[in-house]
Amino acid sequence: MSATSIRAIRARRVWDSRGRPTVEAQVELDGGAIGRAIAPAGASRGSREAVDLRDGGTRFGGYDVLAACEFVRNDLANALRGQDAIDQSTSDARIVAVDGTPNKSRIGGNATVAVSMAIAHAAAAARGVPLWKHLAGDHAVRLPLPEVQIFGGGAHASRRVDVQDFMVMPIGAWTFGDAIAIVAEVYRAAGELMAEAGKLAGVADEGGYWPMFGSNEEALDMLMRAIERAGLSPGNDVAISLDIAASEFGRNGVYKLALDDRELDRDEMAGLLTDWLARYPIASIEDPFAEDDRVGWIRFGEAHGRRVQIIGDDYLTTSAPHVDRAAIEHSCNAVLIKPNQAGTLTEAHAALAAGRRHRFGTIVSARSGETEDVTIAHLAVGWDAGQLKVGSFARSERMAKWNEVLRIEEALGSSAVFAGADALPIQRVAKVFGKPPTG
Ligand code: 2PG
Ligand code: MG
Repeated sequence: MSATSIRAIRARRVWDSRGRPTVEAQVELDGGAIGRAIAPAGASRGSREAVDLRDGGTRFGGYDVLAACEFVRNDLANALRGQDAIDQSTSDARIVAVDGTPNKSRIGGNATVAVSMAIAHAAAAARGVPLWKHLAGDHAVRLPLPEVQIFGGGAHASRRVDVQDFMVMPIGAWTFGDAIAIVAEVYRAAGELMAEAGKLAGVADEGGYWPMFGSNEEALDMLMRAIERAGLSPGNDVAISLDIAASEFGRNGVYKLALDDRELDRDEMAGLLTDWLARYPIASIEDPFAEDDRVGWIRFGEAHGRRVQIIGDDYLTTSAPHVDRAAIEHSCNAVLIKPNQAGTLTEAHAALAAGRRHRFGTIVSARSGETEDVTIAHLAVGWDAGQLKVGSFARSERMAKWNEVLRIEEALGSSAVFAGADALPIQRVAKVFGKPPTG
């Protein structure tokens, strides 16, 4: 028994940004410290990621989480009582053992990730340090390069356009605060342009403008105009980043672009993306091929892996073995880190560490269903991920994360280091686009 031993674990049903139930875990330590965390929820999910336990039936469309909450109160609380919260990996190993399945399907990834994150919060509280500092230990940290959605799409916008996220990365910024200010100007300019074009129709699930476009490319053109309207130089101050989320519309090497009314084979899909890479200052592209299209991934990685960040999300599902395989096959050069895809912080960190070993870009990411929980802001800094993806620049479940990083930046004061464009696993963005970054 010590002050950092787990005394009790509570669970409560709370509600996420889509108005759906989700699990909040509360971990209480013998010394009185308390940690709390809420599970997020994805809409476009990889088939190999940890699955949330949902009650099914008719209540709340089947999304209720009462069973997952019971697993937290009973099975997880019993297994973790007396465990030292400072020792995250042993706690997480117990969580994994209690579930006993490869994808957390017995007690639910929503139960496991909420408890795992709440343990970290409780440990940090007991030590009297912020979570990022608790996670960093003696290691140096950097503030992450933000990757911010301007237009939503795909599964987050009723498939109004095929591509899921049209994002910007403020590569010319020198501090995190500047980076966020740049994004604010681009987001505002995009809203003005949408209004002028009579296309302003609210926002999608992550706060990006609803994509009232006639083609996927029209969204790219609008993004370019928004960057320019904000007085910034595309490719120098601000680069474009796309999450194609191709598993949503691709199967067996065939890609059905509903909006463009085209069916593409994997070579034609590669041709389309290669054309976009040539015509737009795209520094990062996520899930360009479906999770089942290994051939498409490898060919694309070999062709473009030196000049653009290629992120595996559904393809890697925050799994260290998958990251190792991707490094060998040269399919990706970056890994998205979503704690709830893995199910525990220890497993998510292992995927990040694998990425770092292979000199991959590492991007801590939110899900499309989020809450006020800001754990990922602390993970991005404390684990020195270099990049953070949170969704757009509207709605407080998104802004809470950006604002939390601003607080961390302020706390770091003169020792704050901004990862900036160096976080990208490509030589230098300046080389890619011709001119050096301004700033
Ligand atoms: C993604 C995420 C966030 P979801 O695909 O990267 O944009 O979406 O949480 O729905 O999987
Ligand atoms: Mg994705």
